[in-house]
Amino acid sequence: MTLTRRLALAAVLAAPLAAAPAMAQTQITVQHALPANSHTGVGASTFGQAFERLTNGRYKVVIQRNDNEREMVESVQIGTIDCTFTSTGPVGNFVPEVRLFDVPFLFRDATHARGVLDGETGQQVLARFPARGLVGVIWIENGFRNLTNSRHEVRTPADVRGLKIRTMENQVHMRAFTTLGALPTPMAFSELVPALQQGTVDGQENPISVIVANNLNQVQRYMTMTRHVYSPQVMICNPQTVGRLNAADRALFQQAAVEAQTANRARVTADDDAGVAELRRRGMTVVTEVDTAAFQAALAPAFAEWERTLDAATLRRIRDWQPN
Ligand code: EAX
Repeated sequence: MTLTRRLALAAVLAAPLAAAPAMAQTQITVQHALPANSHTGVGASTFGQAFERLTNGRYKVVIQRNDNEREMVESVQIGTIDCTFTSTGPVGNFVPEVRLFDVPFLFRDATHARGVLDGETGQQVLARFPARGLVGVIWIENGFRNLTNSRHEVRTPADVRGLKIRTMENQVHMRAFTTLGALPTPMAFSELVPALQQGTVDGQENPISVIVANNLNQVQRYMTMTRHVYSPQVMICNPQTVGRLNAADRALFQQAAVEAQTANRARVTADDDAGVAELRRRGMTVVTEVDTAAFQAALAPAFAEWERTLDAATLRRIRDWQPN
């Protein structure tokens, strides 16, 4: 074969390769529980867009909804999905140290909560995830939870007595409501609206962001700004998914997660600011005067128990946290 012929043949053989896409896309599946137009939906889509952009499209992020948070964490653990954005509701059942952050009235405000979660204590708890077959990527949030119900206005702990309240599948939250004299009924978020519609429970508690995004005003008449507990969310991924990323892509992954966190928190702040007026506009009776000190006092036996069963030194460190 002459050199010319050999070159021509080489060109023909190379042609199909040149026409093929430069590189196959790797797909990352992310599930979360709320509508696309919510603080969590915005967080997830921001992550997806950022990671696709930062990797020049080498990765494709597929966002799906699944309103059973325990199921999502299990799916991440087995690897049928790559990541979830979930509240800490069920997460303490997988990584017990997370329960520290589920204690009522622990965080004074969003600055306190975000500061602790982004700081040493939050990072130490994320470092506990790998021992449970999970990677805790970053803390995002749901916001401060408020109590809603269909029976009457709640202002004091006495008003909560006897109410059947749906809680998350979270033993710290359940203990709090038992201590207040309510009847906590744990269930997945997917079961919440039917349970409220059928009257299986009288009430529930969630941040304004969740109440607004899911139109819970359609099934609940009263909301009280109890802000009884801060509700973190966390981005959790499968260890193999993260392990497959090379160091450079791992850094981009984290950068995308930080963008998601920023978008998510900004949306929670905006929802909180506009939420009371919005829910009143939708017909809810919103009680803003709450005897917070009375709620805290009523929880004293539960606080004493958590001092024993959770890490008391870390709880103190969280309470003592101050902004720089
Ligand atoms: O994470 O289950 C709950 O009440 C959660 O706050 C909700 O699904 C969003």
